Amino acid sequence: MITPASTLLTHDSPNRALLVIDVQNDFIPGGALAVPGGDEIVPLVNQLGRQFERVVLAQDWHPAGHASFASSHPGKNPFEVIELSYGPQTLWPDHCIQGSPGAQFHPDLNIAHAQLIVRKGGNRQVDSYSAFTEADQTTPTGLAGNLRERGIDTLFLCGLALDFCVAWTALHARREGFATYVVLDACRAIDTAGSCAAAMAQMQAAGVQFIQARQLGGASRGALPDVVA
Ligand code: VGL
Ligand code: ZN
Repeated sequence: MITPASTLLTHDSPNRALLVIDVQNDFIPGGALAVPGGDEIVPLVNQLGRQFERVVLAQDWHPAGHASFASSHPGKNPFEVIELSYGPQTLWPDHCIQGSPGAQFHPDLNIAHAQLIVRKGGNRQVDSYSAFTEADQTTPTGLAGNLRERGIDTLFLCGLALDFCVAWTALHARREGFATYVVLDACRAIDTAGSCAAAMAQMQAAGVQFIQARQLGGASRGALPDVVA
């Protein structure tokens, strides 16, 4: 459901956090797994960062030879879907290899006050679109515990890609009991084989709310200097 524009979500509060998903060089045009328009969201993501005291960054962080890479499966090509032990897996170009330039955050991402970086996809055999739980649907990253210990029950998501890592993080956030908003204009999608429409439908069915950045009215960190170049 699209939350009406009249429903301004006013100020940040201690029970709210912003989750910034995978704003990394490999997902930016020119990167190994470029998301169309991925670079366009960076200024808006930075603005959202200034509106939240509590911010978590997710970082896709794969070892070489990862099971989600087409190159790990002889004869397979990127964007084909294969069956792995935990279910269907879309195959990708090699991307976000631990320590590589492509795995670094976009150089213009500027949210220095983020408290936590969640690295995911580090298990060579199991992918993890979600910042909460790996694709085996059981192995946790520890993010839910971190948020709960801090008294956070409401999440605002932005980043890349809307139809994969943002969507899976939002679905698992709902499963973990968090109120979950996706800030649509601060996301971009890959959109392979109808993935965007499918992800939107799944999120909607799970009770994820869709908003635009302007609906987040108050800027609690407004006193901070605006450091956008
Ligand atoms: C992502 C595909 C593979 C994402 C990560 O960040 O959405 N997509 N790995
Ligand atoms: Zn990945």
